[in-house]
Amino acid sequence: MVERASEHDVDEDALRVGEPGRAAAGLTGVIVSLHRSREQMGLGRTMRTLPLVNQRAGFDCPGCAWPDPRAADGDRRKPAEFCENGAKAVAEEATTRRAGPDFFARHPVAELAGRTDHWLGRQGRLTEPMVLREGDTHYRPIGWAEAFDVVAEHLNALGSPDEAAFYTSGRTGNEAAFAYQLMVRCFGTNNLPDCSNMCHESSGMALNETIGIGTGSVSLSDVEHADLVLVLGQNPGTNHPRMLASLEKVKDRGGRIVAVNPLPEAGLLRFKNPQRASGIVGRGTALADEFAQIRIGGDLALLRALTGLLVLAEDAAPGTVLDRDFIEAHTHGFDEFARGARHIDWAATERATGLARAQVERIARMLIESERTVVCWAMGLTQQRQGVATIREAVNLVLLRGMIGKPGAGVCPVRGHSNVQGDRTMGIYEKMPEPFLRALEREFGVEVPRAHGLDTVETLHGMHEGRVRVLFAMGGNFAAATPDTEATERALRGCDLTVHVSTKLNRSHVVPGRTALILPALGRTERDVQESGEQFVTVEDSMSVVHASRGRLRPAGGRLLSEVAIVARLARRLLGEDHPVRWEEFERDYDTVRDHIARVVPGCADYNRRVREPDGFVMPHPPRDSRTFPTATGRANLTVNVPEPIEVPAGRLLLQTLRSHDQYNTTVYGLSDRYRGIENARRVVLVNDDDIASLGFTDGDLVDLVSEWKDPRAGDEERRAARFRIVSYPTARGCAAAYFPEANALVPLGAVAEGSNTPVSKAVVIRLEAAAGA
Ligand SMILES: Nc1nc2c(c(=O)[nH]1)N[C@H]1C(S)=C(S)[C@@H](COP(=O)(O)OP(=O)(O)OC[C@H]3O[C@@H](n4cnc5c(=O)[nH]c(N)nc54)[C@H](O)[C@@H]3O)O[C@H]1N2
Ligand SMILES: Nc1nc2c(c(=O)[nH]1)N[C@H]1C(S)=C(S)[C@@H](COP(=O)(O)OP(=O)(O)OC[C@H]3O[C@@H](n4cnc5c(=O)[nH]c(N)nc54)[C@H](O)[C@@H]3O)O[C@H]1N2
Ligand code: SF4
Ligand SMILES: [Mo]
Repeated sequence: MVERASEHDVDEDALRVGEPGRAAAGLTGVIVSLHRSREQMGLGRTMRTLPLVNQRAGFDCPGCAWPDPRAADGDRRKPAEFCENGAKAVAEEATTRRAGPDFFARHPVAELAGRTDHWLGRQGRLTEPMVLREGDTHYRPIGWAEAFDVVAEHLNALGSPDEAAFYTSGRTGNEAAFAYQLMVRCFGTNNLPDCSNMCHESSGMALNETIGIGTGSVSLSDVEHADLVLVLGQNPGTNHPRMLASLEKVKDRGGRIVAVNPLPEAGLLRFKNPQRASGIVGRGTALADEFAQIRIGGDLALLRALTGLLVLAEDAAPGTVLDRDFIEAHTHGFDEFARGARHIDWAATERATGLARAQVERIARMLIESERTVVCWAMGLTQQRQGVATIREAVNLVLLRGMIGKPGAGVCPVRGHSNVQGDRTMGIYEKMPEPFLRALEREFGVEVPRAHGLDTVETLHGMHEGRVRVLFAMGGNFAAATPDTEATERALRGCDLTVHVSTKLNRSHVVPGRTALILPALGRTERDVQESGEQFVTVEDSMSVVHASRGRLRPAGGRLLSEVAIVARLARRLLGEDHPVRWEEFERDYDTVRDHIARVVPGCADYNRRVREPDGFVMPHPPRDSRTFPTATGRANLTVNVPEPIEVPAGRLLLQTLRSHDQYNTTVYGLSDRYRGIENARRVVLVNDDDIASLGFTDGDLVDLVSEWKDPRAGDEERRAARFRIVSYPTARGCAAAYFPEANALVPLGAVAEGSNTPVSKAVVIRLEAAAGA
């Protein structure tokens, strides 16, 4: 299995750059999903597994958080209710490959640390708890009880519970998440950073401030019945592929789509639905009616111009554009908002967006003509310095025309991980509100801390400053997902203990603390049998639908524990057998956990019964359900948001870090990015042809990417990611793109979104330098 030392480098003989795709999915997608599944788990297991994905008797797709069709909306589920990337996510977990004790005996940690993420992920499922003891070269097997002893001893030896941080990634089901946050709070800290901090935190902040609840307001049916859908900063063809089927329905019904993106993503342009003959042999369905190729970070300026144009159009023809009744009855701050909105600085708007005024005016016209508008967005908006302000402005757009709390309209932050929204509902949040904490105390007769905990970025600062000494991670890949890779790896190596509850090997395991543990967990696809019998878990999708997920496959190994069992056993060891919470009951029967959820978590009354309904149930959402807005003003807040230009010095580019078509976050499935026409390479940087020329380079040159950052405290800083191939690509002028996580080394820890503290992964000022020896 030993690969060449240069496995990080682009293999020039293999690198293929073709034309960027003009359509997503189609037959190739079907073939790829079957091929990958067979390769990972063989034909028999593939045929048994895929028909269970997203079916009522099966398991929730471990891919993204896009919802499933519901009977309540008159929709039936098809026999194949998954997409190419869902199939890959399933195959990744259901693989028959194993990374057991013999694997760790063969590979010293120092060697593993030199491997790529792609290589690490291909070694198969983890099967046994492993420990890396201080000073040792290899991970060695350890019993579960002894592993919990190691964790508890370290935690109990800390000067304060706040010296530990408990990370969560959004795969964890609701039962485990609820038990986990309870354990952490009983231990005595609110240090519950999660992947949301790096993902949709800006959405949660902006929505809470403006409409009083941090989640989206639409159902799947709303999206499909909209007459206008805006898709901002999102690449659904790759990251939420079944969203294309919904966008296709919009088009079938005569609706329109506006896509705003620096890249002409194939999935925004055309969809070849593999479930329709026309998608297999025909040309498929054209999607975006208007493609606005925006400059990175220009969305606030665009949205600000659009809200301005709406107000001006209303001034010109009163009573025809804005929803006056809605504004009057339900919003706060209109007069102040409108005063500012009327002034549009077109020169600044064109500079920030790179868009022609005529196109912005065309989009405004489409908004005015629409009776049902849905605004969707993802990381292109949230991972920006002004991400929160940008999303607030998107909310203004929606409020001005009363596009919330009615069918076919609303706000739709498209979530990432399959249960990231559920984990938040269950209390995985460093700043959980007081009523939730009080309810926990009442329910369990315990005391929990009130001081806000650390988010992901603050956890890293804490590690750097020696204030955080233990990292416990429920899933995820903290080392690779966070910014500033080099500094982050130093921070992790400086910890006394790092613990990862994981399904697969990843970078975080090989940049260990002085002592490190890997605790292997059952995945979503696997049968989970406890003392009371077979268990199921519950999850919440991006549209607040909570439902059951039943693993059906034989577990990857006899020694795996479920996440619920891991938490329950650790809690007993950590908090003592006389603790008021009956942890052993949690493990014995997940209904017990759900009974507590029903009494503690708002909107979850009668949880055990309602999650057993065939399609589960929908969480309450006051703006959607009754146009009530639980904000400080008791109304939806129109806000004033002022775009601030991103300073890009001459000769520099604005770099975004994004996902290829063949990865799930830090898990790299393969080296191809089919829709963008790139094969067999990940260390590539996509740059506009004109920029390549003006910077004095040629397509195919080997360069270092150097990130330039002025830290308010530390002064000028530079970060370098070496040896990337320039690929000429039709991105917006002045912009560049490279893949996450290879490019995370360039994202400064200090560059965060105002208000949400989300790393600015989508706007890094870089220069290109010819690579040494190139
Ligand atoms: N197959 C697969 N599915 C996934 C994931 C995965 O890795 N693989 N990850 C999951 C997770 S956790 C998440 S959060 C989601 C992420 O889903 P996305 O947000 O779609 O993911 P990214 O690849 O980060 O793509 C961001 C998009 O925003 C655009 N963009 C970048 N900067 C700007 C900007 O300034 N303005 C605008 N308007 N657009 C911009 C990029 O060109 C790109 O199209 O996907 C989820 N689903
Ligand atoms: N530069 C840059 N950085 C980014 C982003 C970006 O766009 N650009 N995106 C950010 C975003 S949106 C996110 S959400 C984060 C993602 O960050 P994370 O959630 O931390 O990372 P993942 O890669 O999803 O974690 C993958 C690991 O999770 C484990 N795993 C998988 N399934 C399970 C399970 O069922 N149980 C358990 N216990 N473990 C499991 C496996 O061991 C696998 O290796 O990254 C962020 N980082
Ligand atoms: S759209 Fe997302 S949830 Fe649905 S099958 Fe594809 S990856 Fe899975
Ligand atoms: Mo995410």
